[in-house]
Amino acid sequence: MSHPVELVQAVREGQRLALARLLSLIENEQPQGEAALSQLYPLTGRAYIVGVTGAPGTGKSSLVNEIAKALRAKIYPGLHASRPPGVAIVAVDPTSPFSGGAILGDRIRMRDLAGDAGVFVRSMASRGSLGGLAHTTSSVADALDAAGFEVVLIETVGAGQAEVDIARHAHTTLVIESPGMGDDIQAIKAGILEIADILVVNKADLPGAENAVRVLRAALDMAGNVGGAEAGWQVPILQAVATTGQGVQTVVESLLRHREYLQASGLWRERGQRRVAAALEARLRDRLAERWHAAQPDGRYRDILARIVRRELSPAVAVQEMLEDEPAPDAVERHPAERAGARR
Ligand SMILES: Nc1nc2c(ncn2[C@@H]2O[C@H](COP(=O)(O)OP(=O)(O)OP(=O)(O)O)[C@@H](O)[C@H]2O)c(=O)[nH]1
Ligand SMILES: [Mg+2]
Repeated sequence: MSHPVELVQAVREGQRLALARLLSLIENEQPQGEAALSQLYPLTGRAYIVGVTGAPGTGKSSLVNEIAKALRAKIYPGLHASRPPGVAIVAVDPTSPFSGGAILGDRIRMRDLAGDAGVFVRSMASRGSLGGLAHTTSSVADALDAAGFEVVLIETVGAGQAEVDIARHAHTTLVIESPGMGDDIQAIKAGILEIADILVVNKADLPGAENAVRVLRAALDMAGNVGGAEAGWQVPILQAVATTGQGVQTVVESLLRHREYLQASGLWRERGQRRVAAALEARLRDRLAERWHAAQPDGRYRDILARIVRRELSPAVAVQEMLEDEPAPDAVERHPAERAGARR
């Protein structure tokens, strides 16, 4: 089944094993994976992609499971195993000490979601660069989209900018907080409020939930309700208890309401475009850097880096120097307006 044509066919038919295999190929950046995904690409652009982010241990995985189950029941009531699947979960690097790592997390999920053929779960561990992770995640989402999933939930730990970026590739971004975390307005420092379309204070069974909501509300008001950015959408601040399912219906209703809002306002198209543009840009940048490295004599990069470290060279001048004996990247790297004047 490693031949792209067979793999593509099997994925289109909804075969889970084929899908899992395709996702592994994509994750490992294998050429067969890219070839298969390229063939599947015309089928993408239909799924509702939801980014779910928040600090470690806030209950993202627990809540995502509940959301998936509730969404599934809502959009495909009475779904049979033979019908196309409905909701996919992609968990990026679920390896914090809170969840016990990817394998344990997966096991818990499988037990939890067992018997529901309408929910597909995939964990991705981050090896290598986060930039690389961002674009393999985006390809994994594309594959699930092509395989016919109506909703793709992407869980990332909102610890750094790169993870925030992954969530940003979504139509809707759900930010999860928990009591005690909103108190010190950490969330605002991390810039996480700026990307939230919907805020959820999970673990609302613990003391301090009301206060977290209040702090978040004040922070949003202060920032002029910038979350979700666009006029016409008030970022809701919801409370939930993932362990009992309390409040999950409201979260799901908010998600579906946000999807409707995006579609009615034209933002659906805009965000879809932003997602494609970001993926294209990231890939182009990676390939150009790769090509540059491959063309260099051994040690040149290291030498340049050492000179920068010794402050003999600034990064700006270094890059200029690096691209000088490389006509191809030079032509692409520059702005078109500059290029016209600089053509050799
Ligand atoms: N009391 C309470 N505990 C919860 C709730 N939701 C999740 N938990 C617990 O919080 C812990 C972390 O939950 P996870 O769902 O793994 O959190 P996470 O944000 O996915 O964690 P990472 O992926 O490791 O960042 C687990 O022990 C959960 O059982 C809740 O609503 N209330
Ligand atoms: Mg998790």
